[in-house]
Amino acid sequence: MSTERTLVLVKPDAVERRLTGEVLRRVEAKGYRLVALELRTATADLLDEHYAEHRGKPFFSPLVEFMMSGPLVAAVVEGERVIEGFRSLAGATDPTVAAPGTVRGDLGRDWGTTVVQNLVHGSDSAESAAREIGLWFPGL
Ligand code: RTP
Ligand code: MG
Repeated sequence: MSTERTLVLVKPDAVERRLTGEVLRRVEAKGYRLVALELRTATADLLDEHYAEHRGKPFFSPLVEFMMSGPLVAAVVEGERVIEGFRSLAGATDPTVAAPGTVRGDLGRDWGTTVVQNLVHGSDSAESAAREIGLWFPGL
């Protein structure tokens, strides 16, 4: 058994496009379990920590602005190998090349914006998941 938890964000573009239910449906249909779920508008401080690995990159400021542009849905999702599994459900970062069948491949669009708007976030490792869950859901 390797039951894990991961942080999933349904980003503001997905909430705006009314795709929250579609994303969560795919998560649940895969057999994963929701452990925490909240609609909220992120602060710059939280996003600065969340995206610390991208500080200094050209897309960092537009990324934080985009993530603050409207409400998002933050969730903790649990299941066997869910960290890798959700990344697989999400698809490649760039929606244009993300495989059909994935969230980004089926539903993501290239809007020609500086920052890639790609509907969802999922933690990329056990270390990232622990760090991000602690940031978004302290005390969980
Ligand atoms: P995420 O962290 O959101 O799950 O996505 P990811 O691992 O697939 O992508 P990552 O490299 O961690 O980048 C974080 C987010 O920044 C935006 N981005 N824009 N304009 C660009 O070149 C660019 N690169 C990344 C995307 O929203 C990406 O998900
Ligand atoms: Mg990432």
